[in-house]
Amino acid sequence: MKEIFANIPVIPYEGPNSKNPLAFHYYDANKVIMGKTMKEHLPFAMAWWHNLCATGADMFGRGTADKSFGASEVGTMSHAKAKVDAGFEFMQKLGIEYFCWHDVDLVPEADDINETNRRLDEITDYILVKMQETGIKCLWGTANMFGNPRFMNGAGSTNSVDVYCFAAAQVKKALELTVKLGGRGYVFWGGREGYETLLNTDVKLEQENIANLMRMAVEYGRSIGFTGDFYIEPKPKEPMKHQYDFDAATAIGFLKAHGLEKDFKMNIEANHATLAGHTFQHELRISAINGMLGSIDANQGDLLLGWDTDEFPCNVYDATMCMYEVLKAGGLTGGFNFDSKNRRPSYTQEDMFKAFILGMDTFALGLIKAAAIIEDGRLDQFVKNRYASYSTTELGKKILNKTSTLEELAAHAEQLGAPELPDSGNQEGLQHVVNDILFRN
Ligand code: XLS
Ligand code: CA
Ligand code: CA
Repeated sequence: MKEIFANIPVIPYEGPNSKNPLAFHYYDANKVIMGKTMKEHLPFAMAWWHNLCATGADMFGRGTADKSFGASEVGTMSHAKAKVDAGFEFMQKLGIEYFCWHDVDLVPEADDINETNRRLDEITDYILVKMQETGIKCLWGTANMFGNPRFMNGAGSTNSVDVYCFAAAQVKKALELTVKLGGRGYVFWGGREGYETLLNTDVKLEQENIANLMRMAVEYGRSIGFTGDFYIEPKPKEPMKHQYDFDAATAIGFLKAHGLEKDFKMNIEANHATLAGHTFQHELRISAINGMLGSIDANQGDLLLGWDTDEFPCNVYDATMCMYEVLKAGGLTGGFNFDSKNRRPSYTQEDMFKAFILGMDTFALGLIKAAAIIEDGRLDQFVKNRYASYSTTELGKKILNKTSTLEELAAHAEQLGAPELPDSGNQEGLQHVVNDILFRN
């Protein structure tokens, strides 16, 4: 088969002293850190939509990048196959083991869902052969229920029963394809599951219908052999003004309210965390302490902009704190999907590779530094000592065991008259420790 990225070699690991832009400087797939290889810690995935479909078009101008990959006409089944060829060559050259997709990333959507589904069967047969040849796997699949005008009022939250049924049909098919491709997860991102104004919105009905669609998806998925996790991917806004899955805490509360928490986990996206006014680390911690840290969409936003820029991650500090949370949680059941796109002026094939090298090296460095923070132990020891009064006093133990009464706590307070001030939080001291570990040679 003709090489599509003919000028790009297989990307080697050359180490931190390399100045080769087409080499990894930190991502050394087989290097062992805390008992596992980097490859095992970091199951990286390629997002079909950004890498193989997005051309850099925005609301002010058309695309700059050519993503035809040699097909004579874009938006055809032969273009869809060219994207498969390009995607697998791309992943092989970078050593990426997983990919993620929406149904309509894989094939051009037809006017009739029966024809779209036929096209999906055809392309996934073709993808399966490539998967068998290369060992590359599917991380997760999803249905795009936000792009087509029919979803203007949402999918699970739509006001129209016919549109709701169409969404159900898309979820059903996308689940079947996820099972066919052996996907580890299935994502619900509720892009249009929200509202523009409460003046025309029945919030209670919409939320119950979303939960019901999820319940049916779980029942059907389990009935056809899907054993992986379902994920909610929280995002507070864009495209809707208010989205119901605002952040991890909101999504987890929603799942618990509707009895869905056993089948679902979170897919946390860095850029969505910052749009919600949180750090990436906050969203990961909230998911982890609820046993729901499933997968990660690895990207970053621009904090000077209020929208979802989906940039390739380059911030090592954030990647370190992310990997600190992931290591503490014992790893992910999912992986690290680069839901990231090249900037519009970075339109060449070489730019596509450089972007992934940047992202993979950033997370590799984050992993190395997070492991160093944990091995150093000062942060963990500080946190342990900070709460020691709960584990070393009788009343503290009773509070932790939830056996205390208000009367006995009040009696203790009254005997003291007033408590001493708690010890210093030492924030600056701990930030100094983190900087020492990040920047020492
Ligand atoms: C958009 C979302 C989307 C999901 C999958 O903001 O990040 O790409 O990951 O539908
Ligand atoms: Ca995003
Ligand atoms: Ca995403």
